[in-house]
Amino acid sequence: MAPFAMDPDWLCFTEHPTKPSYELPPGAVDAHCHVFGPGEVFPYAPERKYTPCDAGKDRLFALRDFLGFDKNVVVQATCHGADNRAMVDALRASGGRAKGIATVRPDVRDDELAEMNEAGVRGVRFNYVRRLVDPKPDAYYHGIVERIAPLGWQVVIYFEAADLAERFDFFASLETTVVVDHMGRPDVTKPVDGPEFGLFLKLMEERPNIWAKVTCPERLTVAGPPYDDVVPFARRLVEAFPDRVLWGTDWPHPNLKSHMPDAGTLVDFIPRIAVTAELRRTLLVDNPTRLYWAGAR
Ligand code: 0GY
Repeated sequence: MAPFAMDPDWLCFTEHPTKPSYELPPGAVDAHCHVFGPGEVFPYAPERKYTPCDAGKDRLFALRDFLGFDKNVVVQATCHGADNRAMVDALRASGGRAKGIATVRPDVRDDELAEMNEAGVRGVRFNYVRRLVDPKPDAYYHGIVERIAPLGWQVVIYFEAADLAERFDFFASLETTVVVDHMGRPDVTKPVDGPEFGLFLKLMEERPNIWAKVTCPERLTVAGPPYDDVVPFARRLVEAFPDRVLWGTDWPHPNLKSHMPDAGTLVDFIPRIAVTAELRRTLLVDNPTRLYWAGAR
């Protein structure tokens, strides 16, 4: 028997996604995805808030090839805590076609950082979503920034729109490249021109080192597929900051309980938010390649 049982209210990823109608450009990067276990090989962290379905690197690489992506950026998920072995194993197995974002604690050793760097890790993730991690003081995160700055790593931040005001100054103070997961999780029932999303746009305007992932329509939507209600938010960012946006599948879609997206539908979302071939190439190829494969900070 598998050592870990998936939470009963969880949905597992779709085994057989449909082929997207939109054909990705050569060199396209899925810049936000995860690996889960398998738990038998890479046990889930004792402090985790959920137990996922196993979704290992082989499944991820098969999806990459099926959808027509060239590369992946594998983001450490909270179910693995600060044990980055599953993610690093995926990077090592990818033949240079995957980079990673780790979770570390301030007491991470230099040799551990060096080893991750060598494997292709290019940043750390600070997760502020309360259902996923217990809150920590800013000093904790400052401690990590000090450790990773010499490597030129980026900081990926995950928070919900309602929490941005409280953390704005801290995020704006970061001097590394900063990448915001899922465009700061806007409440898409509020207007795209309203004050809440306006605060996120202000952060991007004021801080040229901050990037946004225009990801996760399936997580942000209220209307459901094909995610019409998320289009204006993502499109606004792509058009306002074409050189600082990234796109990813978010496979295997942790914590979705009402609907599991079809990866083909997600890829077909891209031309609706990046409406010219040039914007799509910048979003899918040029930006992630520059950020993760060319050593840019
Ligand atoms: C995501 C979103 C989620 C989960 C995690 O690290 C995680 O566990 O990222 C979520 O539940 O919103 O980025 O895939």
